[in-house]
Amino acid sequence: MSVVDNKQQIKKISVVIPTLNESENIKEVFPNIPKFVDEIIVVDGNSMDGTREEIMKFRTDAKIIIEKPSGKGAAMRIGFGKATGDLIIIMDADGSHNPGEIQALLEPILDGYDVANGSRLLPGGGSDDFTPFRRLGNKIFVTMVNSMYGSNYTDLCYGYRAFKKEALKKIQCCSNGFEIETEQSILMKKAGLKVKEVPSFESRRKNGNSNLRTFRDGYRILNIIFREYLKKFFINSQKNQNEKEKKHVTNKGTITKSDT
Ligand SMILES: Nc1nc2c(ncn2[C@@H]2O[C@H](COP(=O)(O)OP(=O)(O)OP(=O)(O)O)[C@@H](O)[C@H]2O)c(=O)[nH]1
Ligand SMILES: [Mg+2]
Repeated sequence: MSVVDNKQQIKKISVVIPTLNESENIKEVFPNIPKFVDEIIVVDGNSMDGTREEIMKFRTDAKIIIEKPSGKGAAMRIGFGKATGDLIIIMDADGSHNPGEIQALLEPILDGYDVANGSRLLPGGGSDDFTPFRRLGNKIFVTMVNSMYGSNYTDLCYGYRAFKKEALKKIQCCSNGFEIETEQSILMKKAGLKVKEVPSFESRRKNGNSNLRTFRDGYRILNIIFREYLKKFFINSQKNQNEKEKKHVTNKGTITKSDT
């Protein structure tokens, strides 16, 4: 089965999945990945619980890269670098993301969008993993990003997304941890990519422990929001300065001309 876009071109689909000690959850995810997915790239943080063996039970064709557990963001970047698909999906391995939603995430891209972001906060989406604290944190970060960067996101700290390969090249992220989604969203806006949000339902992780540390990761997210804003501010003031200098030179040029 192959996927075609609105120009009737066949698109190769890759799914990238970071894993860190998720053996109990693999059976919830891998057997349910749709048949039209051509390539599965797993970036495993050297799991010690049999995660890789468990994956092989369900998908012998999965390409597994073993890395140091340097964070989800680092794993994601490695996976994106290895993926050979035209369209690339990123999803978690803990059963939070329903593989049945992959099709809905791909649809906007097949229609011409560059990126589709899953959103828990659109009608039709939701979460049973939102503690009041996480919900509040996400709301604060979304509001900050929207007002500082002029975006219209409803959700930010959520990592179920689909990208055109060329779009990924325009957003060169460097985050290693859970702040990666925030960095992506900001860079997408800065790069002028066409982004569509798609309702998504996030389940609580099926088994095992979270790798998220609320305060550490919240701090890293804030750091990214301000770091990228400062860059934008300096680039804009540099641009203004250059324009002023150009104007000055042009004016001088005109005077010289009329003098001769
Ligand atoms: N390769 C790799 N994968 C990681 C690392 N940290 C987390 N992951 C994976 O990234 C995905 C998201 O991590 P989670 O621990 O579920 O983080 P979360 O979804 O924010 O937290 P919960 O909602 O509590 O599950 C999961 O598939 C993890 O196995 C890492 O250092 N290396
Ligand atoms: Mg999770």
